[in-house]
Amino acid sequence: MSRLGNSAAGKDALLATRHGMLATGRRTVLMGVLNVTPDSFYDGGRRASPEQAVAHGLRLAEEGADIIDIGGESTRPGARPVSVEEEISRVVPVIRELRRLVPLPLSIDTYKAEVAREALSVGADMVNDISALRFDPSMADLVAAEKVPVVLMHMQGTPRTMQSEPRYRDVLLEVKNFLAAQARFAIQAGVAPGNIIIDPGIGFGKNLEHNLTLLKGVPDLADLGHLVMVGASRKTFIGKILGVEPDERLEGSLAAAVSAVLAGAHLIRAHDVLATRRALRVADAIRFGSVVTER
Ligand code: HH2
Repeated sequence: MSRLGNSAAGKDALLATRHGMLATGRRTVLMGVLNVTPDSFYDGGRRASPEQAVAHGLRLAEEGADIIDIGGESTRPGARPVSVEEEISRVVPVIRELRRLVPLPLSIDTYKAEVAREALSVGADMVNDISALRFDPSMADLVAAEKVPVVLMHMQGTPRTMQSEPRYRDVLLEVKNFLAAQARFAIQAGVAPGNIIIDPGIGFGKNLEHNLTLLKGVPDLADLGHLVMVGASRKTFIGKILGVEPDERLEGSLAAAVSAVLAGAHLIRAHDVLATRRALRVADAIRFGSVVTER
């Protein structure tokens, strides 16, 4: 049972955004990935123009995404770092246009406060920070002042270094302690506990065994009393298990998503919204004992 009782992540927990309330206690919230980048590990280059990106965002909405997560910088190991200006020029036109066309919450995937500020000013509803407020000292104050939900994700090292021999004594305990500490830090900065989403950061400074331990350990992370998000979609650990490239990791991604949900994850971040939504509807029917069709 969570230490915060039902206040943050319990049975009837609501994730409140500027564009709607997401009831996480009745169905899993599905965040669709929209990478406006030339070099993301799976879909890099496919939606690099604003027109392609907006068209894909509309498709994600049609396919059943609850949130669209828009990112302008790849975090795969070895990706080229992107300046604030370049990142803003990639994501802002897409967010502005999607805001006009789609009634769903939009999330900005960035660790840079200036990018987040611009994104929020043109209609983004929440911030997905893979550094859990560590890389930019202004980020905590920004999300507190804007009163928006924030994803705090665990990563060992930096995107450049994270996959060179990641080491833990007890990966689940260390990730849990880190997320608890960053959640406390966010609350001290003025973020409402109900606006905090924690994420173990599958593939971010983790080997195969670490990722599997964390996926199995979702109930432990949920014990912190915050909403839990898991992003396993098309990641390397699936390729290691199945011996296939990102293009052939759909079934493995669905297995990981369903397993995370049955272990207590509230939100799933995925590239393949139609297939994931279908898998989650079945998993949710088993988990919650009822079929929920509406958003
Ligand atoms: N994974 C990626 C990016 N952002 N954010 C959260 N909260 N959790 C994740 O697991 C996560 C994330 C990596 O996936 P993708 O965006 O497709 O790749 P890239 O970083 O190469 O753009």
